[in-house]
Amino acid sequence: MKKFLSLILFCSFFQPLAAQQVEPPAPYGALPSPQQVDWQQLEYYMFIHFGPNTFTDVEWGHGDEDPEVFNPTQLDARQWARIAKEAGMKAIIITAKHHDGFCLWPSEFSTHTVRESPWKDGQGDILRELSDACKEYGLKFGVYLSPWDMNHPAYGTPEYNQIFANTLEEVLTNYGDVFETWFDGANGEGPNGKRQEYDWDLFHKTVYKHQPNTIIFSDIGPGTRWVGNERGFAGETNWSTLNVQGFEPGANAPAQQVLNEGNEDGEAWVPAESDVSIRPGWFYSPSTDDKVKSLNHLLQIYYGSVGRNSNLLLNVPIDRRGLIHPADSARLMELRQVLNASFDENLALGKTVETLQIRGGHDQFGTHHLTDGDYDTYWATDDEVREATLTLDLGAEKEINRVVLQEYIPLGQRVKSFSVEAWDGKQFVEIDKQTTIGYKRILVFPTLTTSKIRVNILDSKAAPILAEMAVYKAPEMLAQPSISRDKSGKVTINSESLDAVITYTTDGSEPHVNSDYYSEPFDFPQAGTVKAKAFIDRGEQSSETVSTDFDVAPTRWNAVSVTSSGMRTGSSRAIDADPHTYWLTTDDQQAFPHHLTVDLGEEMEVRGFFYTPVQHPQLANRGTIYRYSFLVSRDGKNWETIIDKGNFANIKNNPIQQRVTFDKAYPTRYFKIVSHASVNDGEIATSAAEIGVITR
Ligand code: FUL
Repeated sequence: MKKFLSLILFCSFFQPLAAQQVEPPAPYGALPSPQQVDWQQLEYYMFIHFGPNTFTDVEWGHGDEDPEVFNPTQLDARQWARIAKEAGMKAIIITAKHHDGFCLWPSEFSTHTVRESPWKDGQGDILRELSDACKEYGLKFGVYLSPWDMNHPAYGTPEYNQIFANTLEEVLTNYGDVFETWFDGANGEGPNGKRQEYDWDLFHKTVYKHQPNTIIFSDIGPGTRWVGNERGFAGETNWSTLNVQGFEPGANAPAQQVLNEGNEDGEAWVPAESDVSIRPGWFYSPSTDDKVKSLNHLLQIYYGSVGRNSNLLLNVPIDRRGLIHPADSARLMELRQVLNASFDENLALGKTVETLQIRGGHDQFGTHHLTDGDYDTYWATDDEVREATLTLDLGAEKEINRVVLQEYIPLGQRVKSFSVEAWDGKQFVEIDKQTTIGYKRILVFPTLTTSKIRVNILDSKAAPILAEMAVYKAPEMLAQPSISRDKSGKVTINSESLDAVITYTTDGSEPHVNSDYYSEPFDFPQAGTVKAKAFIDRGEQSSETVSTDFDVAPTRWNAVSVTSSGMRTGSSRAIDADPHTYWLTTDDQQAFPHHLTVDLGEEMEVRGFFYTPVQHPQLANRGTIYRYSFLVSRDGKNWETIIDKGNFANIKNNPIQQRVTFDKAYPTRYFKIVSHASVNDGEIATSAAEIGVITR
């Protein structure tokens, strides 16, 4: 009886609210399919590049490689899946067929497959092993298939499209669910020198017939789009909508910047996927065992992709044994550890958020949904609202350095701009201001202590709808700063760490935590020393001091005369303060001596000069000066020879910057460097990455 009574009471108490039922917001613009919503929540997964290229040390095979080269000795797809799982990845996409046409399964539509290789005496099937391993480890399985095929004899003929469709059918019917089908847009020449007109309609129909839930990747989707670069960074503004009409994957794709940022109000929902390799190349090479991206670099990529409304497809190449190399797996585990430590404790979970804007004033759309840790519930406003303020009370002072915001994408992407502020005890202070949010936006900022965070939606395409608002304190990462200066004399200090606070000095003193704080490039065209240091944990930990000596910046310098084969424009690269660009004489007809004359733009006291040879190994020291003369002038007419036919010692074997100081200072407006011989016997050429004067 008691139970019955309380049930009546309970019902009558809630009756008024039920009567006031408020309609959920109507969707806005292009919308994701339910499959795209699920896909977006995978966030981070593994790409695997593996094939003959692994054994031949090239990035693009030609399709004529002998299948004999493909012979992994310890192949273990379970190791790949285990590592992906432990790395916190949700899926694996493998290059089932790359541009060389080699199939990692025994396709009946090709004669260039694992069946023709010595691996497992031609009895193996890598897609079988990997799809089984993915099932065992609870990972989704996806395939990369290149329509471009440099091996298939039919490539470049109308028949090939059906052959490729049959190949797709084979892959998409034999290995269970395929969560993503990855089409490379590249379209080059096949074995008979012809290109193929791809029948994308046929390919898509075939894919959806057998895998209706798969997400198709290409430059323009339809499931997910290329992010426009292979560096792993989405645009700071990143719409999941894209204009696709009139475009095609490959050469006719939208501009790379459009792919990077999407189109506001784009016709179709085609969210970005950032693909990037953990090493310099996509395929394994022993030469990159020591070039696995650093932990800080991978964190930058994570925040630049997942943190900017994009999924992250991180490539981990399989080595020649058929395993993930320990250098890669160790780095993946380090990354996992830092991400766990960063995002394990949401300091906003269950905390209250105040706002004046709640749809119909109804609990169903209340702010408690922002901090309930459930993506499927959301806060929403009345239809006409475009701006709103959400004030999160952390309940006590907390150290924080990450804010995560998520829009409820099943109803479309809406927010155009927003800012975040923190309470400093007296007032709210802005910590960041950005444009889009989308499925997930992570803001990274230096650690601060606060009890309240305010999110201001400043503009929105329709009434804003947010699913989650979270706050974290990630461990701070330390990295050494690097200092560079451009031709105009602007100094930039970079750090791979997103957390480090950098201070610097220009008077030669040691930087400490209270020295000038570096926030943007600054002018320093004069001679002097810039020192920088990175600090984390409120100055408790610091990097080593990095110090760079600069002489006068070549701000006003001009190449006024150059040896006839030397090209004036090319020679300006020798005085552009960028050692990566260089000047190289263009023909070998002009006999030595070669010269370059530079106008310094003003008279200065010159005490020496430096010469930086070209650093590109593939140029093999071409034109590197061995025997030189150096002259100065005040008027460009009367010259004084300071060094006549000197040699740069050991420059051939060790082509580092050469510094030559004089016995006294010379008033100089113009200098001339003359080359009488290159380091390579018999070669008639002159080159320079940088040439400049020493005044200090
Ligand atoms: C590119 C290909 O050409 C590369 O080899 C690599 O597979 C990359 C993921 O896509 O378009």
